[in-house]
Amino acid sequence: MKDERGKPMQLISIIPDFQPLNDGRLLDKAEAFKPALHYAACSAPASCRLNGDDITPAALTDRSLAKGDQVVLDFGCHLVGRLTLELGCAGSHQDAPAYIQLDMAEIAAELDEDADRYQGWLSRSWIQQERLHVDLLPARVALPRRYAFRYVRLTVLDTSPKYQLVLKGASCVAESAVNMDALPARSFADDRLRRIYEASLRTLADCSQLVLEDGPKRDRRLWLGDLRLQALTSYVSFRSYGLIKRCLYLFAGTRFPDGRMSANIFTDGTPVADDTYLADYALMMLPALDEYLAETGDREALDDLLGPALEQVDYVLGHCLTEQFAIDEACGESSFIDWCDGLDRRAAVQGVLICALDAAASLCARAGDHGKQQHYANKAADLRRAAREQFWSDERHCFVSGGQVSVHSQVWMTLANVTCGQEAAMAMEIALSAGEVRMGAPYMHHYYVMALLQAGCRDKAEAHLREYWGGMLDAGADTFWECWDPADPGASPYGGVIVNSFCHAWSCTPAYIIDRFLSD
Ligand code: RAM
Repeated sequence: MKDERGKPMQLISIIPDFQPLNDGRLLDKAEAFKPALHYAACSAPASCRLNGDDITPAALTDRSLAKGDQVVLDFGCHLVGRLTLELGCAGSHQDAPAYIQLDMAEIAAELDEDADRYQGWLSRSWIQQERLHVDLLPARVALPRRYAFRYVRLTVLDTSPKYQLVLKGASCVAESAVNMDALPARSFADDRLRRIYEASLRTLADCSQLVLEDGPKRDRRLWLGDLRLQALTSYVSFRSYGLIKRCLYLFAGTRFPDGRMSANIFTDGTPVADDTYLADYALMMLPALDEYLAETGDREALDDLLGPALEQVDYVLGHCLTEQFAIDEACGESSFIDWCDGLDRRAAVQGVLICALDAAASLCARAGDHGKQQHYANKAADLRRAAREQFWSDERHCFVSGGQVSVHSQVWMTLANVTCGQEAAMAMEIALSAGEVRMGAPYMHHYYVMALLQAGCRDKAEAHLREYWGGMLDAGADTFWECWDPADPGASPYGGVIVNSFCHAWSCTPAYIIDRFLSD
């Protein structure tokens, strides 16, 4: 993780000869909870454009397409699945292969991006673009990859002077581990809230695959910070307990050799821990497990996962604190918190650690180990005291981390109960007006809303949810995005929006917030 103050933050970790520590028993249990996917056929696009003009899907099947022609199919909603094209031939004999380009896009604006100009630090292989030769027409072309998309653009790169291409049809078989249609109907205060709620669940559904993926377009794998938020949202909707259990077991089943949990697990093929450690993500295992147990009372999971989970707090307590019990600089730098360049993360990570210690105490209580419960409760109290001493400024009436005032620090100090009520609300307000650093991703906005609720600012929390997530809907979202800054709609942490994900796990929480905190 590189984030020297002011420089664009990149999340790249390469540990030579990294050999994860695997626990076959836990991985076998994770495998046993692999879900069966639901498949749904979406037979045709809802509308189409040919060279920029609207055309009905039926009329399109009669049009001959020649070199340079471009068709955009709109399937009407965000889908994750496999695409099949029915291609025909018009004119004289097909004397050369048809050469086509396909661009799959989650939102319309993605199609305006020029893939060849992308110079960012994430692989351009995430861009959903294919070039195909079709040797013999007519043909049914079933694309082998799974895509996340609403729009498909077909560009005819070439046919020949003797023949043209005809797009006879396009269809998709959508895949998900859950079924949106099986959810009971519910009522809402107004239509805006209903749309936010539904987009939030569509986001979760499309990320619910063989694991809870962070994004079905990218990175298509399991991240710990995302998992916790997906699980919370699932508890008020799909209740995919088996899938959540599988994901928790995967994090415990393949780890760093010293027991630390990886920030993410590669899950295509044999599950393997990535050699990326983010202290705040590893600590999220504790609330995630505690919340899972509160929901399910799953004794087996408690017995299997308590040890690996406690190792995560023990590691941070043993390796990452200064003599004053504050998170040290190195740990701040090996944490995520938010996509936010130049953020000093120490106070926020201290907050995450305190929340993890509270969860550790709760987990030990569940296991009936009152000695350990007391131990973690005492640690949490020590760290709260230290947080106040190290980060609170009487002068600025808020927490200051490394000389910096950020919403992030205030939010996590609130969630950790280092401050509360009026004081917490004021501190957040002060940090927002200071404007030293901006919140970057919905992940942080979720915790901001949670901190507002905890500080008793229900109206403000609801207003922010409506404005921030609703703002994505106004900007054309069907599912919620990985990044959204209304003041800078083209922002990307990766150096190009074309690789941003527009259906992203950590953005799925409005349904959870509405259900648990905003429904009277
Ligand atoms: C991104 C992923 C993921 C997130 C990490 C920190 O690469 O999209 O969702 O958890 O960053």
